[in-house]
Amino acid sequence: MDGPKEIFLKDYKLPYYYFDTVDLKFSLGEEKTFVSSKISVIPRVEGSSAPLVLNGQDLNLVSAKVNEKELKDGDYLLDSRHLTLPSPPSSVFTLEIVTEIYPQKNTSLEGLYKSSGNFCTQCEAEGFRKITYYQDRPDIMARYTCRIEADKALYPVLLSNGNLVEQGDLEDDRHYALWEDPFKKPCYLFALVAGKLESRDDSFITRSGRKVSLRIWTPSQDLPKTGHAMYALKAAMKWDEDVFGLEYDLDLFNIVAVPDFNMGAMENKSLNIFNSKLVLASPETATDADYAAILGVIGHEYFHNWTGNRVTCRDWFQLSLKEGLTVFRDQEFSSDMGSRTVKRISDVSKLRIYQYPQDAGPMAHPVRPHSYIKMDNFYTVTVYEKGAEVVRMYKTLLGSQGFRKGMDLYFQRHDGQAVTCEDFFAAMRDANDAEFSNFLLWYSQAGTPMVKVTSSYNAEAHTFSLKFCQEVPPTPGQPVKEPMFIPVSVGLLDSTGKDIPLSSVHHEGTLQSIAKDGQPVYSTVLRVTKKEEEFVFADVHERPIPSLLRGFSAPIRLESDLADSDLFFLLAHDSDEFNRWEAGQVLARKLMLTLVADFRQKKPLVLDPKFVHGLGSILRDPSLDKEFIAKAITLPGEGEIMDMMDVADPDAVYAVRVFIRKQIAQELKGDLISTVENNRSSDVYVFNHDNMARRALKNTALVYLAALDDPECTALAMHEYQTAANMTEQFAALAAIAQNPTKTREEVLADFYSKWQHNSLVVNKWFALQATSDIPGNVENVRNLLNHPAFDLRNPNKVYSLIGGFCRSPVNFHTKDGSGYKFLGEVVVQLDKINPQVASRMVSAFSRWRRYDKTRQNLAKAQLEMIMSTNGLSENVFEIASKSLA
Ligand code: 0A1
Ligand code: ZN
Repeated sequence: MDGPKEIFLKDYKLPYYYFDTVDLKFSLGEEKTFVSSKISVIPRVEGSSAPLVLNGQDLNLVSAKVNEKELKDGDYLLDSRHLTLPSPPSSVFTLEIVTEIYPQKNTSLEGLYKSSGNFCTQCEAEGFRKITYYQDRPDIMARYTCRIEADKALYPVLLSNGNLVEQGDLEDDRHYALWEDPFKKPCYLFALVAGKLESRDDSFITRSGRKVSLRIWTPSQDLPKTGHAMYALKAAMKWDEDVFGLEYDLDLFNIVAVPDFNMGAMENKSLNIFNSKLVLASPETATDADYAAILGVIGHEYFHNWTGNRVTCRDWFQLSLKEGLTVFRDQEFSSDMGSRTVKRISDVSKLRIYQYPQDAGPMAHPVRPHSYIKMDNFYTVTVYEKGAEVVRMYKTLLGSQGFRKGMDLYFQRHDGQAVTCEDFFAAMRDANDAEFSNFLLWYSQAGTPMVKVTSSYNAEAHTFSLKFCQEVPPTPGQPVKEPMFIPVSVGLLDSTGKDIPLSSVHHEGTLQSIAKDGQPVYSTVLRVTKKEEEFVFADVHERPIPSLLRGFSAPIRLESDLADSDLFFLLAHDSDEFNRWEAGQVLARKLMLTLVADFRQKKPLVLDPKFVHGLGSILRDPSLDKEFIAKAITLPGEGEIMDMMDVADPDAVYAVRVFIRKQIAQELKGDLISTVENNRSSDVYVFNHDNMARRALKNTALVYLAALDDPECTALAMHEYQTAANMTEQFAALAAIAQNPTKTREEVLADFYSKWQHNSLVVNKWFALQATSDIPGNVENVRNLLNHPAFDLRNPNKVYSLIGGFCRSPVNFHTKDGSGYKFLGEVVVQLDKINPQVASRMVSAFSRWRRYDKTRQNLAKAQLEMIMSTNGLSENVFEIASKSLA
C-alpha cells in the first residue's frame, strides 16, 4: 500500500492551464450545500493537449460541463483526491462544476464549515479543494464573483470577498447576495461567511482621500468587545501608509470573529476571518497580553493585503515569502505602537523557546522547506518567526531607507504576481546595488548557526580583535552545511560604560572606515561570512567590553569568552537595551546550568549573591522602563535550559528554577512588596505602554512573592485577586496563588470559574492555568478536566488551552511513570478523527523525545508507535509522528 505522498520543491512545474475568471454560487442548506463554479480556463500553451487535473476532497460531484456540454462517465476520471479531464479543449474554454458538500459535518475546520451556527470558510493552505474541484495551488490567480443563497432568518448576513454588487429576496424565505472581487487572487484567499452577525462600523480615510468602510462582525452580544480590534485596524492602516507607503485598495474591509478556528486568523481578501480570541477584548475579560496579541494579529492580517495578497507565493514552499515578511511587519508595527526593546525581547524569547528546539529536532526544516506531506504542518515558527528574522537581517544590512527601497522595488516588479523568495532577495539586492554573498542560504539551510567569539586587546597597537568561528549543526537530510552570512551588530564599551566611537576595522587585509562623514559611529554591523574570520578594530585606547549581536542582529546561538564580570557590566551599562537584558539572561543560563549539575550530584544549592544583587539593582532602578524590569528579572524558561543539556532532565531544571525563584523572592522580598504596592491600578483600564508596563512589573513581583507560600504573601496575592479591576491583574493574582498546591488554590480556582463560567475565552485561561501547573500529580487533574462540562475536543482553543498547556508543563508532561505521555497519546488518537490539523499540532509535543533519559525515551516512543499503528491515521499526524520516529 502506498503511504502518504511527499511533495518536493524541486518538482515545481508551471501549471498547464490558467484560470481567468471564476463565478461561484453557493446554495447553503441545513443538510447539504450545493456549490457551482464556472471557470474560464486558458491553456498556458495554445494547442496544449495536457490533461487538466483538479484537486478535490470529501466532495460529491453532481455534474461537470465543458463549454456547456455535460460530461459523461468516461469523459473524466474521478478518484478520492482528483477530477481529471484527460483531453480538454486546446484553447480557451468554460468549465462548470457542481458539487454537494456537508459543512455541518465538517469538524476539520477547513473548507466550508459551521461555527456556532454560522457558515464560514478556511481555505489556506489547501482547503478550497473541500469546496469544489479546482487547481488548488497559489499560482492560479483568477478574478472571482460569489453568489450566496441562504435562509434569510437563519443567515441574515451574507459576506464574501470584494464588493457587494447585488442582493435581494428569493422564494421560500431565502435571500441572496452577489459579491465581486476586482483583484485576482489564488483560491486560498477565497472566503464566505453567512450567519446571524452584527457589525461595529467605522471608517478610514486613506492618504489619497478615499473613504474605506470598516466592519467587524460578531454575534450581537460580543459587539461591545470589538472596540480595541477596530482601534488596531485603523492604527495598522495608518502605519502601513506612513512606513511603507501602502494604501488599502478597496472601499470595504470586513473582519469576522468565529469561536472555532484552527489558527489565529486568516487574511482572505477584504474578508479577514479571525479566531474570536484575537478580536474580542474588554478590560474585565482580556489581559494585556490579549490586547497586545490582538493589536499584532489585526496588523498582521491587514498587512497581508500587500505582502501575501497583492503579491502572493508561487507555491507553498515559498510560504515565508509572505509570512516571514508579514510577521516582520507586524513586529515593527507593535514596536512602533509600544516599546521597541520590550517587543524585541518578547520576539527573541519566542524564537528561543519555540523555534530553536524545532531547528534542533526531527522536524527541523529550512525557512523554505524542501518537501512536505501536509502543508498544514509547515505553518511553523521556522517559516514565520525565523523567516521574520531573515527579513530583519536585510533591514539590518541595508538600513531603514535601503530596506524601504527594496520593498518599493518588490511591489513595482511583482504586484499581481505569484513569486518566490529569490524574487524578494533580488528586489532588496537590486534596489540597493548590494552585495549579499551567500545570504540565500538562510532560506535553504536548516539549523541554528552556532557562533563562537573570542576577543583580544592589543594595548600597544590600540587594536581590539574579534574572532568568529561558525558551525551550522546537521539537521535531517542536511548532514553538512556551508558557512552562512551573519550580520553581527557590535559596539564597544569603555570602563565607565560609555560607547567608544568606532573609527575603522581591519578585515582580510583591508582597513574599512566605520565613521561616517566625520561623524562618530557607536555600533557597526560586521558581515561574518566564513567559517573562521577575524575583525580588528583600530584606535581603541583602552581594553573595551564588547557588546555583541546588538538587538539580536541574527538568529544564531552566540557563545562568547566574556567573563561574568563583563556580563554584569553589560547588564548595568549597555546602551543597547536589548543586550542589557541579554547579558542578564546569559548569566542566568550559566547559573542555572551550574546549579542543575549540583542538584544532580546531590550537592546543596547555593545562589550566587552577585546575581541577586544584579537583579535587585535592576528592580530598584527608577530610570528603567517597568516592563523591561519585569523581563530582566524573569529567569529563562525550563525548556531553554534543558536545550543546553546533553540529556534533558526536567526534574532537575524544574527544581533549580523553583529554588532560584524562591531565593530571589526571599532576598528581595521588601523590594518586591513595595513594587506590588506602588504599581497598583486605578479603576480605569488604559491600554498603553506605560500602564501595561506597570501592570507587568507588579504581576511579576507578585508571582515571585507568592512562590514563598507564606501567610503574608498569600494574603497579599488574595488581596490583589479580590480587588483587581481588570483581568490582567485578576488572572496574574490567580496564577500567583495557584503555584502552590494548597486549599486556597482550590478555593480561588473554583471562585474564578464560578465568576466566569459564561465566558468561554476566560474559561480557556482557567483551563490553561491548571493544565500548565507544576503541582505534583497534575496528570490526573488534567484528565478529569477533559470531562469538564466546559471542555470540548471539537473547539481548537479549548484543546490548545488544556492539552497544549499540559504539554508545556516540564514536570507533569514528562512524569517519569509515563502517565503524561500516555494521556497525550490517547488524546491525539481521539482528536485525529475530529480535527487532524489540531491533532498534529498536539503530537508535535513528542517530537523531541530523544532529548530525555532512556526511561522517558522508551515511554514516549511507545506512544508514538501506538499512534502510528492507529487505523485511518491522518496524513497530518502521520507526517509528524513518522518524522519524529525516523
Ligand atoms: N495565513 C494565516 C494563517 C493561517 C494559516 C493556515 C490556516 O489554516 C490551515 C489558517 C490560517 C496567517 O498567517 O495569519
Ligand atoms: Zn500570516
